Amino acid sequence: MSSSILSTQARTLLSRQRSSIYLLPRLYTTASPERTLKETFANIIPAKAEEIKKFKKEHGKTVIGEVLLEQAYGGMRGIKGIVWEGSVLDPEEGIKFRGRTIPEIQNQLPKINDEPLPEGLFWLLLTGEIPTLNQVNALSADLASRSELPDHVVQLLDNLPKHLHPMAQFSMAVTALESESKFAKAYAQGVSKKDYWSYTFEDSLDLLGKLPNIAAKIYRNVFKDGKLGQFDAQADYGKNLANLMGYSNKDFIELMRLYLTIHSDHEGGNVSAHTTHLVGSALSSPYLSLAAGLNGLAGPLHGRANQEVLEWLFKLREEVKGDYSTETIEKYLWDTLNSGRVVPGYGHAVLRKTDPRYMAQREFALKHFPDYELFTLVSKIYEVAPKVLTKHGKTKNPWPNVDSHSGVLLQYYGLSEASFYTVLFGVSRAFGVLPQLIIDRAVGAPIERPKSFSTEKYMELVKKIESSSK
Ligand code: HAX
Repeated sequence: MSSSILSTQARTLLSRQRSSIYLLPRLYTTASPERTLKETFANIIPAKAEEIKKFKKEHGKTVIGEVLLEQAYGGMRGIKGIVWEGSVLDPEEGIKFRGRTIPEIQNQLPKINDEPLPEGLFWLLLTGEIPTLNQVNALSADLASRSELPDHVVQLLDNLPKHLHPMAQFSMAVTALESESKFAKAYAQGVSKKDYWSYTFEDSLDLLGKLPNIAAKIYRNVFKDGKLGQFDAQADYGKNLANLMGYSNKDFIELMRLYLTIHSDHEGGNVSAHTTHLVGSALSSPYLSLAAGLNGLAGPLHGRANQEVLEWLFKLREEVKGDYSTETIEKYLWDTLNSGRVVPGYGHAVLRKTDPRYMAQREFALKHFPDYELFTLVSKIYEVAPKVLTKHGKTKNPWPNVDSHSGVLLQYYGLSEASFYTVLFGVSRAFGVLPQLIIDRAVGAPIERPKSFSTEKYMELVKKIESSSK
């Protein structure tokens, strides 16, 4: 809702709400159309920093949760300890970007055709405001103007062996871009803390701008002839990414826009987001922070699950030889579980229902290729797997996650090289984690340093607590 169309009464109420810390649910506004993204953020940040300062001062001692010993040993599941402004993940409702569900994002963010532009999501995650199409177009052009890779990064990629996993290549290229860091240079020259965010912002946009060239270079080097497709400085991000990789189909370009939007952010506790945030908290540059996050995304229990799903599906297809009956698929699922492996693309640390990102991709498939054989197979597994996983009785969430569907969409358009899929996820993840890095610098977030204990020390602690409560 634009603030200009609010009544005086509503505006007074809004300004009262803004002066209180109990702001939720927020009344998000559309962006002021004459401002750039950097100006919009600069305008918002003093009030945001003040709001956080006041909140901490007045409520800093409020107990917001308890920690059980089993959580310390259980991957810290559910422990509240990270601040993440862009999105919140509800176990039942799924992800909300600045309070908006995926269907709402699809509806509200600026578009060229049907799918939202990821540049618009970046704007929303950073500022909480929906930009106009003109603002998004200007941001697309800004990112395009920053797209060129330094020679040493091109040479590095050209010299890497083809058998090196694309995610390892990706993280190395992003690390090597450290040579370009404006933040690192400014820090070395003794820039004031209050200006950290501005250099982090510039690095983040430079980095985002360069990712399509890096991803496409890896794709073309490893799987094709090494030559990049056409880059158009007037085109949007999704279109350039697709074209650089050598794909010009208009529906594939739409898929890239959707893919980049929905894979971006999934609150702060997942491995890639948390790692980027953690490394960034030491004031490492956005390049080093994102590279660290990408290394986490490359794990098979996280982003690489999209590759695992495809390999698992292909083995299934080979084994069942066209028989997609419930019984055959059930048997294949049990064989996977009984051999001590996980069913890739199923389960989640937070979600307790079908991932809305799975549903958004399913909708895309239903619209563009409802009869595609692999989509039929994925849909059949969706009918069978939750029942098998529930009967198996281990996973807390028997429903599919984002990675269960993404590869099949790419396969349809001919992008069949599954080991590349996590790179696309990584490009998208940058849209989610870089806004938080900029916010962290703007509000002066401290270096992260939680407490660890040895088992011996935990035993002592537990003994003390248990005996004092008797
Ligand atoms: N198949 C078989 N077993 C599963 C399972 C699955 N899909 N999901 C969970 N389990 C098992 C766990 O391995 C665990 O077993 P142990 O007790 O033997 O260790 C048990 O069920 C309880 O796990 P949980 O509490 O339900 O799940 P976690 O929070 O520990 O793990 C994972 C969440 C996503 C890692 C898990 O569900 C999994 O391994 N799924 C398959 C891999 C996958 O799809 N990963 C992508 C997740 C989404 C994402 O991050 N994308 O990037």
